[in-house]
Parts: sequence; C-alpha cells; structure tokens
Amino acid sequence: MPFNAETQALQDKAAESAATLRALTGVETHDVAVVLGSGWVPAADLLGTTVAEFPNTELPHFSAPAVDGHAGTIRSVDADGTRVLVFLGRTHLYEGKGVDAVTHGVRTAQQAGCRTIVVTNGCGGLDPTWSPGTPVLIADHINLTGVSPLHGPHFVDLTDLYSSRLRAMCREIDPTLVDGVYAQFRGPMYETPAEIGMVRAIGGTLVGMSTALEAIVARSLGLEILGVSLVTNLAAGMAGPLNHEEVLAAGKAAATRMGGLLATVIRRIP
Ligand code: 8IG
Repeated sequence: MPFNAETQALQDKAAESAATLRALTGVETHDVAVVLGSGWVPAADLLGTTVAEFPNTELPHFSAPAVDGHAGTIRSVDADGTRVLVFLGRTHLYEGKGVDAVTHGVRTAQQAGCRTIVVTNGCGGLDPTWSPGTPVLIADHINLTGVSPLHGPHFVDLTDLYSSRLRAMCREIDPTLVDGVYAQFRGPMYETPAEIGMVRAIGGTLVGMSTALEAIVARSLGLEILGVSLVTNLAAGMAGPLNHEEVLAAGKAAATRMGGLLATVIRRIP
C-alpha cells in the first residue's frame, strides 16, 4: 500500500522506533500489540513472561506520559510463543501533542510486525446495569473528537472496525461479555449530563478519551482490532460527581479478571 508523503513520514519514524525496539528486546517480530488503558495495568502481569521492559521514552519519537496512573512503559511478553508488545500507558489527545503522538505507538506496533492490536480503556458507561468493573467489548465507535488521525485523502473503510471474529473469540472465553458503542471525546474534562444525553441519543453506550483514533490508524495499516472497555463509572448525571481517584480504584479491582481474558484470547489469535 503506497502511503501519501505525510503518512510515509510517520511510518518512517515508527520504523525507527521499531528498530530500537528490536535492539532492546532482541525480538525480531512481535505478533500482537496490547494497549493497556487506565485501570488495566495490573492485567499486564497475567499476559505471559516478561522478556524486556523499559520506559517508552527509550524508543525514538515517543513522548513522556502526562497523567498519574499511566505508566508509560513498553513490555515485550512471551505468551507461550506469541510475542506480545504491551504498551502500559498511552498518549491522550487532551495532552495537546496532536494526533500523531496519540497514534505513534500503533504505527510502531505495525512496523514491529504486529498483525493484531488489542486496545483497552477505562471509561464511563451509559447502561445503568453496568456496575463499575464491568468489561464491555467495543462493537463500534463514534469519534466526537472533531479530528482525524489520518493525513491527506486517505479513504479508509471502517466497517467491522472492531473485529467481530475477535469479539466472538472473547465470548467463547467469557459468555457474559456484552457489546458497547464507544464514544471518544477529546477531554480532559468529563462530559456534562447534557452531553451524555446526546451520546445516548446517537447510539453510544460508552464514553472515554482514547481508543477510537488509535483504532482508525490500526485499520488504516491493516491490523485486526479487538477493543475492550472497562466501565469504571456510570456516565455523568447517572450517579454522583466523577472523581479521578475512584475511577482508578474501580479499574484496578477488575483488572485481574481482564488480564485473564486477554491472556487467553492472545494465545488463540495467531
Ligand atoms: I475511567 O465517564 C473514565 N474515562 N470521557 N468519561 C470520559 N472518560 C472517562 C470516563 C467518563 N471515565
């Protein structure tokens, strides 16, 4: 696939990151990338055997993390022969570094050989039956950031963006898993109750500040995508006011269960 010049420049930077990744890990090719969102970090230890771990700033073109609870490290994991590239922490659009900083990890994963990416997040839920700690498979998204992570006239089809094959695989492992539609806001503020009313009206059931832009770039590069959200709070106006510490705590409690799910599905993917 020939990229336009702007995209090719981003891919070249990602290739440089992937080259350093190979040097630091001794792993020629990774198979599956996993981006762990807020609350998901404890899940990382359950994925497999850690081969190497380092701050993402040891790779060229990665920026330092800005938020507490977002570790900003990269780990290479051997999951019974599946080579997993784990990003503990991500760059968010609200950090103001632009869409290319947000999606650099995805491009690096593709340059490192990954054919599949698992994107996770902590988010708010609009279904009142989803108590904090409920995992939800992302079936589709609504990009409310007002920006695109693609450059130039690069027309990318987004049907079945979140692989129905991988969602079915997850349901075989855990039949209680339900689907949701993830609405990405820029943040960093949480939504107003009126904005949650809008999301409900347009068919969203999850709200967060990540994932959609990463999934778009992953698809543009031909990766198969699994998206999993961890509902850590009811969306604004559905319960009390939102508190960042409570949000992190609810995520931590459920992360162990999520680690088990990811560990199993990762081994079945390749
Ligand atoms: I964790 O309720 C978490 N992240 N936009 N709204 C948005 N992001 C979130 C929320 C939420 N909870």
